[in-house]
Amino acid sequence: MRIQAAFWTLLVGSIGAGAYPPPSPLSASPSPSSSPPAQQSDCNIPSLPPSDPSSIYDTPPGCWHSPANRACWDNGHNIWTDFEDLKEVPKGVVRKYELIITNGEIAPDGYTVSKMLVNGQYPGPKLEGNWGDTFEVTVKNRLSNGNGTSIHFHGIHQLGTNRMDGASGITQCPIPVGKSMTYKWRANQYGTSWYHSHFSLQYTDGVVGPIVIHGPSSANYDEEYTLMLTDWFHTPAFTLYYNEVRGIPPLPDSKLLNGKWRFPCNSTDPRCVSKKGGLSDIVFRRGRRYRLRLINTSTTYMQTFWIDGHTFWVAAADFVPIEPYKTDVINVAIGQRYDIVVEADANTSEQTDFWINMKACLIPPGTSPVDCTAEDARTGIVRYNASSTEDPPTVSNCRDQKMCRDEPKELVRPIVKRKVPPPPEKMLEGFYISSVSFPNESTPYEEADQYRWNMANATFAVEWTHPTYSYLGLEGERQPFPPSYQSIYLNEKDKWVYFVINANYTEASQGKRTVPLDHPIHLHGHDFAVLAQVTHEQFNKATPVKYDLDNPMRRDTAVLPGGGFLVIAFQTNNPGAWLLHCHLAFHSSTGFAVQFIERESEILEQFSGRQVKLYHEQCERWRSDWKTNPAREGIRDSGA
Ligand SMILES: *[C@@H]1O[C@H](CO)[C@@H](O)[C@H](O)[C@H]1NC(C)=O
Ligand SMILES: *[C@@H]1O[C@H](CO)[C@@H](O)[C@H](O)[C@H]1NC(C)=O
Ligand SMILES: *[C@@H]1O[C@H](CO)[C@@H](O)[C@H](O)[C@H]1NC(C)=O
Ligand SMILES: *[C@@H]1O[C@H](CO)[C@@H](O)[C@H](O)[C@H]1NC(C)=O
Ligand SMILES: *[C@@H]1O[C@H](CO)[C@@H](O)[C@H](O)[C@H]1NC(C)=O
Ligand SMILES: *[C@@H]1O[C@H](CO)[C@@H](O)[C@H](O)[C@H]1NC(C)=O
Ligand SMILES: *[C@@H]1O[C@H](CO)[C@@H](O)[C@H](O)[C@H]1NC(C)=O
Ligand SMILES: *[C@@H]1O[C@H](CO)[C@@H](O)[C@H](O)[C@H]1NC(C)=O
Ligand SMILES: [Cu+2]
Repeated sequence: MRIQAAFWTLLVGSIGAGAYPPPSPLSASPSPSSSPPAQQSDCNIPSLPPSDPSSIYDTPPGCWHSPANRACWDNGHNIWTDFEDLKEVPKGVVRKYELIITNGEIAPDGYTVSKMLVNGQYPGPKLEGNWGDTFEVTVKNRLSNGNGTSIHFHGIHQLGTNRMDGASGITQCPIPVGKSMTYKWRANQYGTSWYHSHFSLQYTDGVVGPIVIHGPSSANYDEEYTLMLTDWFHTPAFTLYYNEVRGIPPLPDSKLLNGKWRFPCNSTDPRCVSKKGGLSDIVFRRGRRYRLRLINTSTTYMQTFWIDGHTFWVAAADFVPIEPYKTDVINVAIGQRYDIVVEADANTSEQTDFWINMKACLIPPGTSPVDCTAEDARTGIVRYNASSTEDPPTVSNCRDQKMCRDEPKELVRPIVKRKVPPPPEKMLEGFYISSVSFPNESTPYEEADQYRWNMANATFAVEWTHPTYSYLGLEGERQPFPPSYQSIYLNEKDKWVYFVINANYTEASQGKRTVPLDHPIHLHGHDFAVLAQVTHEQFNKATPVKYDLDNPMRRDTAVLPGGGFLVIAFQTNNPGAWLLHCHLAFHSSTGFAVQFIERESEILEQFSGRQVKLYHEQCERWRSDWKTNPAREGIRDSGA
């Protein structure tokens, strides 16, 4: 077991098995391999019945985190703590990481491709720490292709640290080649996420890695693994971008589970090196419970995930712990995360190896539900026999008919409860998503030879040489934003704001089309509440919508159903410039985004004099490099 886990770590580089304890109050070591804390006090929580890891109990103060008491953390902090209030969050330690971005050739599925790597690997190293810790991540750009870079920590609230959000053209100029930047932020949340480049399409080309922040859990478990699910392209994303622009959405060639798969390539192709491909496997011991941290880092596809012969509890959606619910199959949209707890209780009388399945679903309404016996779904293996190397036999018990949609929001109930006041009759803003002729809508859609996406009134695009902060006056006078910055002002403090995002609307222009595709909508700086998520109807002020206001699903990424609409709400409790965008990478790079300017007067106050200087120096350097960058010419993307 131990040997297997170590082998796995070597092989995959992004997985952790075993409990990761909170630092004991006496331990100064920030090392992720710090030894377990002394279990300080007896916990008076009744022990859980073995069959039900979902029951959690009221936690007395002084209770410590342990496999039987995952709802606890340390003296005074537990799963009921409101982590959106920094004062409530444990103190934590500082954890330092260095991420070096380079070009490189890899063959994770047995097919050699040119990618951009983090510390020479794909996926990049795991950023790991505890709830309340401060992460200090130094990013060095050592790329040889002239690309800038920036790193976004997906789902991290960045309370009071908007400038660490890593959005190129919004909160910073890109990090120029040869330069570095240090991101520093506090983990007020806990759970599972990922970091990725926010410089054009760079994350699709490899610049991603997992983030694991240990904290309480709403379901008990013994050990854990991190599973990164992704689709995978063999052509550089910067090339595929042109297909998207020409109206031919790029489709992935392959997929990876923790950076591995067996792509069936043609051995006469010199790039085909099948022996470098393989399947990721994880080892289960009967009777134990495993927390699997599922992260969907896809570019194009939503993924349906299941494990043959197993059911599981869903314990967190994105960074939000939820009342656990039981299922045997789950859909994970791009950018979403689910923490699930799997009971290792499969019937092993006939087989000891079981397929981990991952099946892409792209969701034009009417697409048939997932076929659970699909051979191409087999992506990895759960083994009860660590020395087995066999492929499992063909069995599948996932519930057929799983539709390719977000998980039903009724099932996703946050532990820290919030009531949302009903939206005012006049919604603050409605967004009408459309695919539009480029360069302008006066060309009829059918006759256009280029297309972009609109989320609000325009196709989103920022200039890397002139980020949002520069317009806000960080480098001189406050200037009005160009229309393509799609800036929406939210100036009132701690107010609930509401947005309707329409996928389907009455076409108003010959150069616009609704395209019935699902879009994973991601907001920076906040978890939003999902008040409505409607699949087959148009939003219409005259028709009442039933809003979910009593502790609705809260998260940072939710699917906008292709033929319908999404109503979201959040509180203006975090001053900053925050993107709202589609996480389908080709959509955001063709303009599917807006930005909120939240409490403008407080944004630049977050900078110290030295930080202003660093921002300015990085921008000056970027501007001067950019003058001679060949990527200036040709078809440009949104930048974010
Ligand atoms: C980034 O690098 C890719 C090649 O990997 C290139 O095609 C693209 O033009 C570069 N973009 C920028 C903005 O430098
Ligand atoms: C593999 O590639 C070769 C050369 O391009 C081609 O002749 C052959 O038909 C291919 N084989 C398969 C199975 O596609
Ligand atoms: C990941 O997200 C993409 C896009 O939403 C989706 O197609 C894919 O099925 C998701 N993967 C999983 C394992 O849910
Ligand atoms: C396990 O599977 C075998 C063979 O299918 C069956 O005979 C047995 O009853 C099963 N055991 C349980 C506990 O379901
Ligand atoms: C485990 O797998 C190994 C290698 O396939 C095999 O020799 C051994 O018998 C298996 N053990 C059990 C208990 O099935
Ligand atoms: C639309 O774009 C075409 C081609 O660039 C240009 O000739 C025309 O003036 C534009 N129309 C408007 C209304 O901007
Ligand atoms: C879109 O246009 C409407 C009407 O001109 C305006 O009220 C709204 O603020 C604009 N939205 C954005 C994001 O620019
Ligand atoms: C959009 O909504 C209308 C009803 O308002 C409906 O007839 C139409 O089928 C919808 N389109 C899509 C693509 O769902
Ligand atoms: Cu999209």
